[in-house]
Amino acid sequence: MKAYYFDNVEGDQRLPHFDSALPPVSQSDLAKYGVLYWHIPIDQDGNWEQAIDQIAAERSYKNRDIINVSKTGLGDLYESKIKSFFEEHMHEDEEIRYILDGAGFFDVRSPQKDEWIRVHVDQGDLLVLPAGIYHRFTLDEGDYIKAMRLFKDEPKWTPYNRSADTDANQHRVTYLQTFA
Ligand code: KMT
Ligand code: NI
Repeated sequence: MKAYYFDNVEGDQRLPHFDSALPPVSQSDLAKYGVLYWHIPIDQDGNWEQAIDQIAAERSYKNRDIINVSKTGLGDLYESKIKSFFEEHMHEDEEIRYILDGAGFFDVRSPQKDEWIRVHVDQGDLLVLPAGIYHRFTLDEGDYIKAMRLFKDEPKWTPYNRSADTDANQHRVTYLQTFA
């Protein structure tokens, strides 16, 4: 995992958009914004599965599935999914992703200054985005990620694209009250 301010330069979303002149973003900065991170290396013995099971039990993540975001994984849906993942949105539940293979970028909005923070994730990274945070996702130049999606009860995948309505959404309001 590597986190840094997005450079806001126009161009290919898959490029790093890193600017060394911007201040660094640490794991504890992310935690202040409600973004949690663990690294659980994928090993041959399957210890990673036990570690995931333990976090899932502690945090009441009862269900999970696996998504392959790539041209072969998404087929006809590829273009539309890539586009919708990168629309700024929020959810009414946590977004929990454990990266099994490949890599990508989650961009999250800082709560106070509303700036994009880019989080690069790859194999073994577990990232939890809190309910109500504005965010988006893109593949990197490797064009492939395989991730386990964990969720509490039934999946609340519904993305609510940012608007005046989402600004007033109770989960958004609670997020800002907790982390801004
Ligand atoms: C999402 O909700 O943005 C995704 O599931 C993206 C793919 S998972 C790395
Ligand atoms: Ni999302």
